[in-house]
This record gives sequence, structure tokens and C-alpha cells, in this order.
Amino acid sequence: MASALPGDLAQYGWSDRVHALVASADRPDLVPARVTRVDRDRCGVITSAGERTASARPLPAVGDWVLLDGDRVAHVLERWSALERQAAGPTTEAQTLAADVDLVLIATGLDRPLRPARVERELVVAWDSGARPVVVLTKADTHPDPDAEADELRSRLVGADVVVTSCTDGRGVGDVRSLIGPSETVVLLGASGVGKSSLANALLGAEVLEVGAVRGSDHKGRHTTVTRNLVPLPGGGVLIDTPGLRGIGVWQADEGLSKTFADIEELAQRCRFGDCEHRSEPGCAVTEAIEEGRLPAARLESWRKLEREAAWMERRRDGRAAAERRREIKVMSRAIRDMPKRY
Ligand SMILES: Nc1nc2c(ncn2[C@@H]2O[C@H](COP(=O)(O)OP(=O)(O)OP(=O)(O)O)[C@@H](O)[C@H]2O)c(=O)[nH]1
Ligand SMILES: [Mg+2]
Ligand SMILES: [Zn+2]
Repeated sequence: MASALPGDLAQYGWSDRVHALVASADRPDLVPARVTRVDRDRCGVITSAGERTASARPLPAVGDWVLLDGDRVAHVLERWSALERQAAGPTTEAQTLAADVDLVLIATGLDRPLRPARVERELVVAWDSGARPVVVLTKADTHPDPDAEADELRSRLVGADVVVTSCTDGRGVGDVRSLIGPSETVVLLGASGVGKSSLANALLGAEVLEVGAVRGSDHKGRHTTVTRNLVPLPGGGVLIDTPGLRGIGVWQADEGLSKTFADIEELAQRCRFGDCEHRSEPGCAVTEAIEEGRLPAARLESWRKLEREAAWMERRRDGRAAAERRREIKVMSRAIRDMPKRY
């Protein structure tokens, strides 16, 4: 595969890594492409020769690198990251919000009360994606002291980068821009109305994405963005705007929890008992930190809740896998029973 291939793909995140993935698939008969949007049963793709649509089953996610056979997605290349949440409803399926992203911008609006627990939840999901998260406090122009708010959030989140922006006066937009490498992909995550599409437009330097007013009473957005869209940024990099999420379920008890709550996990190692539950055990380093004001009690609560939720999801998934195995065994033993006896 010639490295000269990109054409239009150059603007869509083509890199040595993608080149290597395409080469290792060893299918020179197929055409490399990136998924820019997903509709009901088709997806929009970009190839070196421009935009088109393709059919696919199952559908890939926005951001996926794929190989096309005519107007069909024949192969989805291995992902290096995937932003996944527990899908809505009673299933145990993960929903992939975006694939092959490098940076997750967790957006939250300064025009409404900060909800650190929600940010922590989004941080867990973002870290689990394999990409690096940064928290963005938007609408700084609506707040009397945005920097104090940012400092408070920084002290709660420990180690997470927090950037303050405003699309009205342009503050912080350059800081966000400088976080995005030339062939990196950034995805915007956050509730409806926090200003994701507005920030996207500020980064794009044009009104490309639709923006909608929020309700005056409770600052709730109106779900203006309804599809996930991948667009190239001027000056390099790629951006995925997403519809606002009401809630985001943690999907796995993986690295995300340890990374988001590294401070608590570190403290927990110093508890006297290895199985300390950090409630009223003697020699508990976690409750001691809370008593001394070094750890907010709400942060411990948030960690507990997310851990329980992740453990519950893992159990449900294990349960489902076990049920599937039982079903398979049943079907197989029936097939064996019904096999014609030849000898
Ligand atoms: N004052 C102020 N208002 C902003 C800022 N950014 C966005 N807004 C307003 O907030 C409202 C929601 O903005 P959107 O960009 O549509 O929000 P969103 O997060 O994309 O919302 P969904 O697409 O529904 O998820 C609009 O009325 C914007 O004009 C800002 O920096 N300052
Ligand atoms: Mg939007
Ligand atoms: Zn303890």
C-alpha cells in the first residue's frame, strides 16, 4: 500500500498507525476509508477519492477505519480505542459512541451547577476507551469566577486536566486546539446543551454544526445534535461531535476506575486490613483522609457507586455468557441425539 494513498484521507486522521493497520490487513483489493457518520443501515465514509456512503452489517462506529468492497464495508480494522457506554435498555450490550479516538473532551457548562460525580463517571468511561480525557468547563462568560470553579474541580478530580472555555469571548479555545495533535481524533462528550457543538464550531472557525438554545428554567438542552459527526479541523486533527447524553452507564470494571480514582486506590493500600471497606474499620487510611479533609466524602461515595455499578455489569455479562453456553450445550446435545445412527 503506497503511503501516498491518502488524498482526502490526509485530513481525516490518516497516520503511520492507520497505514500499518491497513497494510497488515493485506487486502490491496479493498479500499481504505473512515466512517464519518452512521445512519440506520448505511454509513457515510471518506476515502482518498472523497465522500460516499456504504452499507455494512453490523454497522461500524463513527471514527472506525474500514476497508470497502465496492459500496460495502467488508472489514473493520482493529480499533486502538473505543468510547463505549452501557447501551440504554435492559441489554448488556455496549454501545460504541466513537472509535479510534485519541482525546475525549468531557464538556460541562458553567451556566449550571457543577456535578463532579457526573464528571467522574464520564472520566471512568473516557479512560476505559483507551484515549486520554480532558475536562472542559464551557460558557465561562456566564460565571463570575470560572477559574475558582476550575480549581475546585481540579482538587476534587486529582490529576485530571481542566480547561476553561467560552465561545462568546473565545477564551480557552486555543488551549483546546493545542491539545489536538495533527492526525489525532478528538470526541466531545457531555450532556445536551453544555455547548459541545458551539465549541466544535469555534475550533472549526465556522458555523458547521447546528447549535440550539437551552431551556431558561433548568439549563437543559434540547438535544439539538442528533447524529454523531466526524469532521476535519483546519490545521490538522479530526473532531467528532456527539448528541448530548442524559446518562452514561459505566460498562466495565477496568482501568478507568483505577485511573479516575487513583488517589483513593493509593490510600486504600495503606489501610490496616487488606479487605478494608473504608467504613469504620480501625487503621483505615481512606476514612482518615476524609476526617482530615484531604479527601471529599462525596468522592468516596462516587467511587463506591461506580465500582458497584461496574461489578454489577460484569456479573450480568458473565451471567449472560453462562446462559449462552447452557443454550449451546442444549442445542448441541439435541443435535447429537437426533443424529442418524450410522453404526
Ligand atoms: N453564553 C454562552 N453560551 C454558549 C456558549 N457555548 C454555547 N452556548 C449556548 O448554549 C446553547 C447550547 O449550545 P450547543 O452547542 O447546541 O450545545 P450542545 O452541547 O451541542 O447540545 P446538544 O447538541 O443538544 O447535545 C446554545 O444556545 C449556545 O449558544 C458559551 O461559551 N457562552
Ligand atoms: Mg450539539
Ligand atoms: Zn480503609
